[in-house]
Amino acid sequence: MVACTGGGRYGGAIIASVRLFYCLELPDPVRDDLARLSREFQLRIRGGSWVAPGNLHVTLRFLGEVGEELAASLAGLGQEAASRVESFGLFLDRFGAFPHPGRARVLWVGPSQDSAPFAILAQQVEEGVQALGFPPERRLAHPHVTLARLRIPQDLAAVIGGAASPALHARVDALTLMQSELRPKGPLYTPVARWALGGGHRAV
Ligand code: 2AM
Repeated sequence: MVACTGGGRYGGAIIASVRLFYCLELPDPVRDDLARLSREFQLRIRGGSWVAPGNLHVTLRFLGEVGEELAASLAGLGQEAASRVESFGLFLDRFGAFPHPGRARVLWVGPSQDSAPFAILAQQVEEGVQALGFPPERRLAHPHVTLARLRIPQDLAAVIGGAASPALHARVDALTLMQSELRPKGPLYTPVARWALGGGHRAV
């Protein structure tokens, strides 16, 4: 299932490994709108590393470098988690920053309201990956789309506070296991597997 791009040491043997994360992909029109909003921020914020429009997504769980021996388990886990939640909508209606706007390292857009389906999906995936031996994710999964990463933290409170609130409806109908290859010009993301929410497989 997983295309191999690298090698790593595991128990003395060389095992191929890939960098993976579970995410929610966004419909093209939503990505187009987000790219437009991102371009507006790019006029006001210097020194950001801006996410390419085609790479905009909602991370559910970052896995890091994973040996290919886990591929089948991660696929089973994805299918099981996706079957537990029906298709849902995310209303992306606020900009924000991690860790906070006054000292921003990440600029994002996300929902202001909690999303129960997102939380259930994230919980299912978290329990599943921990059962496979991944260390617990300390950060609470908070649905967001990263627009930019700032190597040097900046005070973005005024920029974020001055921006008109977004109002984008994103329909989420699948869970994706994504491969990330780090390239000099930015990561190359390739879907490894996609599972329809509510059950069933989707072609990659
Ligand atoms: P983000 O959406 O919060 O930016 C793919 O690299 C995704 O995994 C990124 O979009 C990022 O989430 C998340 N990610 C990357 N490196 C990470 C790390 N070291 N720890 C946790 N999440 C990471």
